[in-house]
Amino acid sequence: MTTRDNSDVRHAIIRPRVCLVSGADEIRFRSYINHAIYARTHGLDYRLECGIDRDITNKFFYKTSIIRRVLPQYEWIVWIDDDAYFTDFNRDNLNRFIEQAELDGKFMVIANGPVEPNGFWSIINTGVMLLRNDPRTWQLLHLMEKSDLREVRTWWREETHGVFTHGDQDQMLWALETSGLMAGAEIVDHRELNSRGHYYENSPSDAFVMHFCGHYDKKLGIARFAKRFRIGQELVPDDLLNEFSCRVRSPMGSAEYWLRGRRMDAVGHVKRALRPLWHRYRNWKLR
Ligand SMILES: [Mn+2]
Repeated sequence: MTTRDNSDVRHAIIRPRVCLVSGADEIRFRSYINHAIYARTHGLDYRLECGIDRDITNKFFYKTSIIRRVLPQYEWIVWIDDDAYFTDFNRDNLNRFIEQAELDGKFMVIANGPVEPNGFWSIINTGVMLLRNDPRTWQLLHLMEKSDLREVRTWWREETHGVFTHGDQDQMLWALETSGLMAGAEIVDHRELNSRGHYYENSPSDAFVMHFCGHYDKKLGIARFAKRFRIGQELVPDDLLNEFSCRVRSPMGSAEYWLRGRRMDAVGHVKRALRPLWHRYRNWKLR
């Protein structure tokens, strides 16, 4: 069931208590069309925020800076990365998770990081998460910000915690696990909140959100996913694009698609070969 029919009315009368939020230090993709349409069909507010701020030392912290700025204005926010797209517009998962979390007294909902084609996995993935305007969320943000990535790296055990990503995700897991806050977090199946391309088999509705993490050329990855399921590059069904008066569509033409494909074959090969060296260097640097 969608709330498509009365969303305009609800916008006019009361400010939604939940806001879907995305952003970074640049606008890379047209995911904002996808996010805005999902929000408008499910009674959520939507904000695309510019994350620049003082003292940001790591690109992952544009996210926490945006969360800090937007969270006070709502009861809940749903963070979604700019490289994550809704693929099933009929699922009302965000409202459903919030309702359940309120019944259970939880302050956050996040998905597990499923096994990637390269074998990487993680207990949580911070690409999509529901955060309540609750003292526990502020405590979590505070712990993450004052944590030292080296200390987190020392604490980290790959066999129990999965891949170390050198960013907010590691700091968040560390903060949740070492503070007792994990008891207030609900970890849901990736298919219900934040999934990956190889878990889609027959249709875009095989999972709720497709997260293009780990793609060498994300724009190409998005265009390939669109082509695979015969939908536009916004990954939004045509009837919804029409309904929301979206005129600019599928910006990547066939020439660019082909060129990016060639480049990916060439560079991807070299990059795959060099990756183990790069990881060793980064770990060495952090010691
Ligand atoms: Mn991402």
